[in-house]
Amino acid sequence: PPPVRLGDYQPPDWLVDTVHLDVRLHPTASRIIARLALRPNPEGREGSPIVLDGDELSLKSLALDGVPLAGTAYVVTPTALTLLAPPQRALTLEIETVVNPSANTKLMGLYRSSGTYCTQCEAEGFRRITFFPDRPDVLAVYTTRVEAEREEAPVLLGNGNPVESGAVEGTSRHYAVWHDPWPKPCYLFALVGGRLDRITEDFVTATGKRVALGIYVEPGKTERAGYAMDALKRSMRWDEEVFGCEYDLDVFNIVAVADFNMGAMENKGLNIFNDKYVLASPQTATDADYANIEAIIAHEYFHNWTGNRITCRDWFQLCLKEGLTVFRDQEFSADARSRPVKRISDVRLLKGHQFPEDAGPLAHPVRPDSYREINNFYTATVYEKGAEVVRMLKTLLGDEGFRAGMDLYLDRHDGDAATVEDFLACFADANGVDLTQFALWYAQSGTPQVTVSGRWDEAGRSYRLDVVQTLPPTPGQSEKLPMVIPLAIGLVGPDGADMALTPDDGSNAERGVLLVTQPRQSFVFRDIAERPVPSLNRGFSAPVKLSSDMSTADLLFLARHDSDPFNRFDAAQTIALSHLVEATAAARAGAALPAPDALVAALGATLDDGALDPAFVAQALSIPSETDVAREIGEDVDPDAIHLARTALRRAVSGALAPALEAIYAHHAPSGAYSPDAASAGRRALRNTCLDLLAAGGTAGSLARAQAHFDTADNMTDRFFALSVLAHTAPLAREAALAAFHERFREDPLVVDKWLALQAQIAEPQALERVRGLTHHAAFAWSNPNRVRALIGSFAGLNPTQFHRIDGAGHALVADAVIDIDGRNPQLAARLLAAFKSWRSLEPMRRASAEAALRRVAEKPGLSPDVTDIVGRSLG
Ligand code: B3K
Ligand code: ZN
Repeated sequence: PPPVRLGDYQPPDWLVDTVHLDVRLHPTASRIIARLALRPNPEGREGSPIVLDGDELSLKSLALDGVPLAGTAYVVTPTALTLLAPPQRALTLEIETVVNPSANTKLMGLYRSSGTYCTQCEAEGFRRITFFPDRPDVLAVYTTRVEAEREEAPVLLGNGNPVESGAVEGTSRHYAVWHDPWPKPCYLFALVGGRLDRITEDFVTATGKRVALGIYVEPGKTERAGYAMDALKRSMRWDEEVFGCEYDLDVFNIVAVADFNMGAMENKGLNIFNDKYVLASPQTATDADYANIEAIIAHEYFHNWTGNRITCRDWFQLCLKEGLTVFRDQEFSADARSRPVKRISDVRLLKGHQFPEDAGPLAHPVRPDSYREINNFYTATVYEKGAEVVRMLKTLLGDEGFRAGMDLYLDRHDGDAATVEDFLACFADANGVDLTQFALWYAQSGTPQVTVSGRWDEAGRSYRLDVVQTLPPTPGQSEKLPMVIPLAIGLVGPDGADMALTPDDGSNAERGVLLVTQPRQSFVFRDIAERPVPSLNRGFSAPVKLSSDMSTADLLFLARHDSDPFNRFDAAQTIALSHLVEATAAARAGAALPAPDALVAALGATLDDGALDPAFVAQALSIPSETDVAREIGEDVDPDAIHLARTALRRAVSGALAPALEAIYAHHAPSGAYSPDAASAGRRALRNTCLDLLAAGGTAGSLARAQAHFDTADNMTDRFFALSVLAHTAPLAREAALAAFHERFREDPLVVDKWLALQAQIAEPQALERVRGLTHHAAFAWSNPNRVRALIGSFAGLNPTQFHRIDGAGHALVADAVIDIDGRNPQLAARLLAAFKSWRSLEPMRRASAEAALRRVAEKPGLSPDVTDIVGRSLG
């Protein structure tokens, strides 16, 4: 089929006002009777047929206004049901379909997860339940009756509020009716039926309405749902306080299931979650797991306004809900934890995932203009870069201007299926500004490259910054226009304090933010009596690749003194990265590796600064990943050389800083019971980072410390961190530790996933055989996305030397897995295949092997549209 294009958008010809669903759950033959109240759309084409999407549905009966339709009145194909000449007036269609939830391995539509019936409809899963105009701009009010064997599914849930429930007379079945008063697109539909335990709490909204909150989990797991409940209540309060958004139903339910294609889903009033992002206990979850749970609970909850009350006109507008909602969850976590540390970890994620996407064959705009398979556009670009674009709006307009724009958006578009233009117009209108050029952030793909050089004019007591922006060509976009780049800056004086910024007339700079809008532009500041060090793109105000002519000495100065914590972190990272690029070149040439004196000095200063937040220090001590270095090198990448350079750097840093690292390790020894709060997590992160860096030295003492850390840990964060250190740096202790860990947690799939993922990441040639062996382990299941992502996803995404083995065996393993998985779960297969996104930047041998693997996938007959799309663009 041809791609879907943004420019081809047409309003729907028919609208649906109400949907009544009667769903009779059965393991292999669930029956869905849908009653749709349809009417012609005055904005649609006159006299059009009714075309309803369908996918793998078995149609049992069809009636119009209560009268069965003659076989000549409609046509059914594998993808649609068309009523050829319907009366052009309001009418009711009754459609009866049967589906097999047990055979639904795609995990889209109605399926079963460990026996629980659940649904996933975004993006186009509702058409796998009944025939329907499956597009986000058809909004209807839903009433759902769910019926099942009481024994099999004592819990029956739907969207909205509960209306009634009871026994089905004379049978072993029961039912529940749910009604959702808020019109919604069908992708937000959900139902659940199963044997589940729950925890409940009440939440009273800002205007005093009581909401019954419920979290449903597999029997026996309620104790692990408490943190998610706490995060939910905090999210609800925060959204009232920060965005004025109040919850709008009597109940809010979350259900955790074990088989899920992504993180979670924001179905109206009935969020369904991957249980990985709900279940947590000190013994089974790490600090990072707790932080993820908090963020994803918040994210899905925040969709209630940004996504549900205001939805998307079409799937091209996906960033309208996702980018905005990621921005909102990032802000929530920043308020709940440390703002600078949250910003640092968000930017690391952006650079680690989105920058490579934007630099490779899968690059696409935040708002794509065409797609073949929409599920392939739930990407780091739409989500993470989409959030950066919203953040830039806030930087440009200021806190109040941003809030005014948001208020207008929430007010003006409540109940709408909106577009990016609608969104931007609210900010433009509320602030009296023109955002035409800014809108290019949604349309142009690729990461802008910004080059800055600074010059202090001693005689004129002024400082001048010359800024050049370029945007590299990306697939389908060879010519680019200049972007609006809000570059937050400071000029740091010799005493380490920020100097007052007095922009010269004509310099486009306000509140410390340079407004870069031209290909080249200069900014001049007056009354600069001493030579400053410029601190550029503070807080990572713009998602750009910045390069400057700054000396190592200046970077060291910033690493010690910058008042902007992000740039303090970033200065040391820049030093580390340039060292690693140089060392990688040396390693490839077989030359001696350079000494990392500057980095050791920067990290040493950070360690010595007792005033810093431990969580920040932990981030600042982290050595850029191998993927970071590969991205920085950009072409002709040799992962083995990078690994060698990075391992040597870690050893050198370890040796040089051992006393300080040991002292901090000892200082942060745990006291008291485990608590997942941010401050405690920060101390653990710092202590564990010290443990890891010390172990990188490879001394007997440092490995014994790691072993003791593992043996005495009383929580998963410490236990798993020590296990990782042992697995990566202590081959002799590795197997016993892995075995002990597995023995202890063998009944706990989410913990076993950590064990799988860790083994997949070991940077040794045996990793491949180990991964292959683990696919036959009793704990592994190809049908469960969490297992597959843990083992195969970690191998492809987090083990660059072994995935990119020069003999091609790593590429082949992932390609084989993709081909195999595609037959069951195309979304999962496509996601895995996207691990090849940077293949063109590899050195020629590995590039040839990656290309061969991709071609082998491409030539496989019967590929899904999902994999066909990814492989086509990857090779394109
Ligand atoms: N909106 C869902 C993602 C759906 C993915 C469909 N392939 C979760 C989220 O972003 O909140
Ligand atoms: Zn989302």
